[in-house]
Amino acid sequence: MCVYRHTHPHACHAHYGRNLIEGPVEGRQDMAGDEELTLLGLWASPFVIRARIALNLKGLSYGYTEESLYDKSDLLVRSNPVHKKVPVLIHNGKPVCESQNIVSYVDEVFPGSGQSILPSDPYDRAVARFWASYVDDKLYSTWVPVFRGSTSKERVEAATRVIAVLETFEQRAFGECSRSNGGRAMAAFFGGDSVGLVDVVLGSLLGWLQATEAICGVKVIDAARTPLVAAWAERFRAIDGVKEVIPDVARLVEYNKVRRARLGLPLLLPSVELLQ
Ligand SMILES: N[C@@H](CCC(=O)N[C@@H](CS)C(=O)NCC(=O)O)C(=O)O
Repeated sequence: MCVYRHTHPHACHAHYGRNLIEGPVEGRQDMAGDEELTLLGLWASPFVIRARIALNLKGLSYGYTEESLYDKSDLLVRSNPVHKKVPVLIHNGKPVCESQNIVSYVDEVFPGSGQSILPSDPYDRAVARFWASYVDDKLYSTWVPVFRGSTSKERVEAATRVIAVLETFEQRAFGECSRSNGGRAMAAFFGGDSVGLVDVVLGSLLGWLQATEAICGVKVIDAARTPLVAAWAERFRAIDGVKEVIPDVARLVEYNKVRRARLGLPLLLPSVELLQ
């Protein structure tokens, strides 16, 4: 287990507020101050990635401890005794579990730091939370067999279903989120002009969604099928505080191979011909 202090490269002298698109502004805003924040994580986990994106967007510095799924630390097991999963954010000794909960927590506890992630209007918040839940309930769960399917057919079929879920984002989520953000049909992000909850939650899966083609031969983020989602993905990936934590495709593909071997699953080669 490696332990190191993670501070976002700009965190000491910049924050990611309304100037997210123009770039960071000088002058450290209210950061965690005397607050002690430590994240227990795993670099490849989309759930950990979303917690890190939220902390980075809030301009908060935090300690980061890389966990191993095979040798969980006592701290992790004590901090998340129910699920024993990462991420866990430990704030002044108190654990906060579940990634979406962590995103909301840092936004609520550090309102003056960085940018707001959740909308202030209760209805807009409800809409954002609906789509954020949909990411985990529908998109992530549909994608899981791409990672651990035991046949190529299973993987390809899962990837194909993922495209259908992304089409729902294309057709409904952009419209609904932008309606709640003043009705502009083509806001840059689900959160409007700056990123919000749905961007953080969906965006944390981008690395794996992009690795899907190398894993099983199916391109799931495809400008021909979902042009709005594809363009959004490019914009989101480029943001400071995001680009540093979304892993490279090659590294994710390698991680998948190692995990499959550990799970006793066959190493399957990409097989697009199964779709034809
Ligand atoms: N619903 C949880 C999911 C977290 C999760 O599944 N974490 C995985 C890593 S991707 C984990 O820690 N797995 C450990 C295990 O299953 O033993 C969240 O949103 O935080």
